[in-house]
Amino acid sequence: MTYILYARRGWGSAITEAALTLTGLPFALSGARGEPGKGIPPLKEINPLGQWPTLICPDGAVMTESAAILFHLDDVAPKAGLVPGKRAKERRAFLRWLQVIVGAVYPTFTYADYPGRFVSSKAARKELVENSAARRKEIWLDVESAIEPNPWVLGTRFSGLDIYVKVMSHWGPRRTWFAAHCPKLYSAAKAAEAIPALVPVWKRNYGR
Ligand SMILES: N[C@@H](CCC(=O)N[C@@H](CS)C(=O)NCC(=O)O)C(=O)O
Repeated sequence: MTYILYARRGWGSAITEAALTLTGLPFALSGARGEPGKGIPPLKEINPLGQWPTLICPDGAVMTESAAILFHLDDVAPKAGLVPGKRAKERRAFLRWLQVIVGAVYPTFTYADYPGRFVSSKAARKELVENSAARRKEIWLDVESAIEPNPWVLGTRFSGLDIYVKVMSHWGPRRTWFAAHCPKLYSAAKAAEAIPALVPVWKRNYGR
């Protein structure tokens, strides 16, 4: 039995695809919306939020939420180094930045990608998109000013944060902005990009 990851190229499933790859656990990708003909249910049936990543575990349990999945994968395959252990000095910074990314940065995409879910008028939608994008930049700049990658977000220790930063550097405000305004985050993204085992994952999701 393998894990089945609902995947959409370049989207949040890329975070989990990269993490799974580093664990060495067997997994298969399922088309974005599930493949009922192959016994894989439509995404919405198992995740009412209809979001990627969504993961079916080998025992049939469904997991959603990229950070929860990251912790689960670390439970099963700690050698992949996705999460600093309970006694690691980097643990607190890891928890902090992970929560900032999933709790503060990620929702800006939820609002900006689907403004019509939250407000109805054209003007309000435009404002929500613009303000979400501006807020996202502010948050990234705050993170940038607090970290000292060497080459990883947590310094000399790789973690799942590097995967998030690599994937999210492809999303708005995109890579040229990161390179110009957040060179430290950008360097961590580039380090994650160069992990040999992940090169095929990045190629599949981002074409390079
Ligand atoms: N909190 C979730 C956010 C996942 C998320 O927003 N995924 C986006 C793709 S990057 C999505 O599926 N959006 C579709 C939607 O919200 O309808 C996580 O960390 O996994």
